[in-house]
Amino acid sequence: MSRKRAVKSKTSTAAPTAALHSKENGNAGKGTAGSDAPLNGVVYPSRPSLSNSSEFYDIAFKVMLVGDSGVGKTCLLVRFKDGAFLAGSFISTVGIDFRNKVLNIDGVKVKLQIWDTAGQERFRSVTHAYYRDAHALLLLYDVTNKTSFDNIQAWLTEIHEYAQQDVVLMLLGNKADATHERVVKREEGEKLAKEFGVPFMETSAKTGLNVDLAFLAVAKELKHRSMRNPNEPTFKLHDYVNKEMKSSGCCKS
Ligand SMILES: Nc1nc2c(ncn2[C@@H]2O[C@H](COP(=O)(O)OP(=O)(O)OP(=O)(O)O)[C@@H](O)[C@H]2O)c(=O)[nH]1
Ligand SMILES: [Mg+2]
Repeated sequence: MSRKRAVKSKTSTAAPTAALHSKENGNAGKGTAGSDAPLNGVVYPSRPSLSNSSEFYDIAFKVMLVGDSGVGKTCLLVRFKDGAFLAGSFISTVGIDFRNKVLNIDGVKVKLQIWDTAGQERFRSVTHAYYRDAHALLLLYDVTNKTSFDNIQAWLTEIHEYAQQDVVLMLLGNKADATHERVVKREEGEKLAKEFGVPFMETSAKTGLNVDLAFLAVAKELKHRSMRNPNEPTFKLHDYVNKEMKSSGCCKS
């Protein structure tokens, strides 16, 4: 398998459909977001990136963060990418933004291109255009905001309408650190996730709780799906998440 170069941490705001292509593939103005993704859901970039980054990867996937405004999507991405927490005043995302991170999964370099969407209603039509090419979705609610939890069902309806049928989906209850402000119990999140058959964990962009685990679990699932090796046992995302939660002694689902 040939090694490809990854674009390193490019950020762009305001729904950069064409910009995304021009940065990622040197292919501006293609029309829809990520329309170069083959049907099997794996992106094998056809040429070296325009970036002068030296990060190489074998396979790439698109992961999308969705959920109400203010649940912590941008903070979760910044925590994962940079290991930092964006404290202070809340700056709502405009349109859509993305960052890349390459993970080493069992010796395979997996690039995640992570799309951070705007949770505000007025940007919903922009977000819809990106669902189709997402290989995985992290759906967030805020454990201190009951409305964001109640809206999960509506988000799931939207996901079923716009995303690929076999998209990898995970539910995350963010801001688990905010003990005093919590209004949604972990058990409620677990129950909802069970109802819809999706893996679940609580996270905190502030402390970093389960942030790496959430992205790693998704990357593992995508890698296993795309490189099925008959000699390897089947990877089960649910089981992996539950096992990891148990072994960390935290937040069993
Ligand atoms: N305590 C705590 N606060 C958080 C956490 N994650 C995010 N926040 C705070 O929540 C607010 C919103 O975070 P963002 O990441 O900007 O929210 P968002 O989901 O990207 O919002 P939109 O871009 O409008 O969709 C900010 O003030 C963050 O500091 C967390 O894990 N714990
Ligand atoms: Mg944001």
